[in-house]
Amino acid sequence: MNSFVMTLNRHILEQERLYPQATGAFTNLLIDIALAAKAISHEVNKAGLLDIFGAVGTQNVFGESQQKLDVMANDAMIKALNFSGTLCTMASEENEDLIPIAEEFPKGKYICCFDPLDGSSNIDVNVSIGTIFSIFRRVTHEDQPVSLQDVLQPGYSQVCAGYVIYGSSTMLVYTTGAGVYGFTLDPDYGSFILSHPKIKIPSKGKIYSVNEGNYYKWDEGVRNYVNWAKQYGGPDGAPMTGRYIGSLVADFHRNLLKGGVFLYPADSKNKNGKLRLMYEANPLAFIVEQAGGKASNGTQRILDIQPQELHQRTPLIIGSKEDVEIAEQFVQGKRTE
Ligand code: P6P
Repeated sequence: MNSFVMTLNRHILEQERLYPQATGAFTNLLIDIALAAKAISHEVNKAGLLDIFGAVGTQNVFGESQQKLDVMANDAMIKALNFSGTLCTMASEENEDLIPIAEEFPKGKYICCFDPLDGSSNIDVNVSIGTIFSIFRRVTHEDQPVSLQDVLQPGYSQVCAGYVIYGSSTMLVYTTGAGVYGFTLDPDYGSFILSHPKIKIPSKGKIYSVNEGNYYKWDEGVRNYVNWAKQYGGPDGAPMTGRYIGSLVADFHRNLLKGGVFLYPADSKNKNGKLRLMYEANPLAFIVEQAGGKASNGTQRILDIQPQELHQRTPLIIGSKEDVEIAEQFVQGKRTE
């Protein structure tokens, strides 16, 4: 391998040097998350060859049937995070309650909230899916038992957020608050190599991404925005292009690199939207703001929302700053065309 290649491990160590108070615990945590990502990528990429398709006959906290890969990915993340010895607790979209750190492992001051395999219903049709993670520092004293108070922190308290996209290649994208960096997995070496340094999202894009099958369940403001976007929303008043993969990480990643806006609004069926604040909206909002973009629930900055419940949902409008701000004006009724 070229000696000047920047691997994820080297990059994390370099980032650690930027923070004199860094203890290295954080470095170990990120390296172990990357290890879990490699294991998940390995399984996802051979899913078509093994009896790993389909449901396991159980349901997650949302009553959604769990795919075998969901369970595998969840186990991989829990094992890696336990092993890191850096967490005082963890929370998974697949588990109703907080997941205690296994007795045999040391504990630390961090908390990780994760969606182990977002979009997994797409796996059997070979559509890109992803893992999303969000890291906080505990707020209670280490002599105290860990509580929900340590986990239900607003998104602006995150110390790190990232996602892994299992697509034509496996990429890990993360921020610690000093910019957004993308790493592509080199399967020959099993290393994540820096391929997208300092990612910045265009201030305005020409892509809008929303499930228009929900059109007649939306509020009028959302309908007005989508009608406007497909007529005048693009650069120079041209129509925007519609792109919707139905896998949040894939839709978000495309807009992060190319510009545009993703919306999953509230509707008459999902009064608070479908996506989860702690496992999806918060980490992607931290990343998009670090890349110069914006994320809101239509009226409030995602990162300012004070969580009330572990699995609470939120409407989400996320992407290029100008596109999100225009969508907010329509959603708030300040604009109708
Ligand atoms: P719909 C996948 O199930 C997911 O959680 C996200 O990855 C995706 O953006 C969304 O749901 C798609 O939901 O209702 O459009 O199928």
